[in-house]
Amino acid sequence: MSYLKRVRERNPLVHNITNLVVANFTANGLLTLGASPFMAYAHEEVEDVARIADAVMFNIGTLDENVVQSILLAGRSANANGVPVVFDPVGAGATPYRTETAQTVMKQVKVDVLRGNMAEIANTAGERWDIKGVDAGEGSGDALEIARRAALKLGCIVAATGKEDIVTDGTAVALIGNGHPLLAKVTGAGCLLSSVVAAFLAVGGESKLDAVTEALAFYGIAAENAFERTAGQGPGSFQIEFINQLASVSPETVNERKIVRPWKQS
Ligand code: ATP
Ligand code: TZP
Ligand code: MG
Ligand code: MG
Repeated sequence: MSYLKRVRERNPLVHNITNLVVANFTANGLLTLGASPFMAYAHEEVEDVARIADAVMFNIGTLDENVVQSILLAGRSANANGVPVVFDPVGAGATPYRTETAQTVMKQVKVDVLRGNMAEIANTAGERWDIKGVDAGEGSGDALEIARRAALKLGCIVAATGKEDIVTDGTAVALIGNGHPLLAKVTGAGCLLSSVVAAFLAVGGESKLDAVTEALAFYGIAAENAFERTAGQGPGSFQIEFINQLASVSPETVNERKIVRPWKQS
């Protein structure tokens, strides 16, 4: 079964409480993918929006107390109504406020998927990993073990992204090799990915782990195609073509080109 095909058939409504930097890029990426983005923050309506959504995505990139309260209200409503939740703890570890907020969200909301760079995942789980603002720094630990421990401790699927992505529920692990380094030169590439993961979770299916793995492979393949078609033109052209590719990469292409390794404990 292709989760991508289902997304395009069902056009899921994705409620995003995201940051000021990436809202437009996120909305365009979800639209071209075939989902229906909805950005809504007001305390007066977030519970209603989360209830009618097919999935929600929370992101603390430009957090303040209003945003935090919006996330907690929407999160409780999503949980009460069986709506899947993705959380992107942008910058966790960069300041105590971000780290504490990420940990509060994880305590008060039942999160299905925690998606971030390795530093954000580690710091949300109470471990150390260098972070430079919102970008992952050089960490020295065992990324795979930290991701697995985080999933077990926080009780969710962890998607820790970077050169190679790690998706784990603490027991099963998939490593995804698709992608392109230019994604790191597009602000919001990680944030949009979290919303794309939400769209893949929104369409149901047998396995959330498979849905997340397919979302990451699809996203990486779109980036590979975008680079091929704009080679030599730079990150600006890459960014535009990447949005085009979210509309045109097919389920068949994902099947043929995905680089997914299941990891087994030796
Ligand atoms: P950061 O702020 O550290 O850039 P992020 O939240 O933007 O983190 P990334 O980890 O950059 O998120 O992941 C976004 C996408 O970019 C993922 O699909 C990931 O696989 C891809 N990606 C990031 N770095 C590389 C790389 N060096 N090579 C290939 N793909 C990459
Ligand atoms: N500052 C606060 S949020 C943000 C910046 C630059 C965007 C981060 O986007 P991403 O997807 O994590 O690279
Ligand atoms: Mg980034
Ligand atoms: Mg990020």
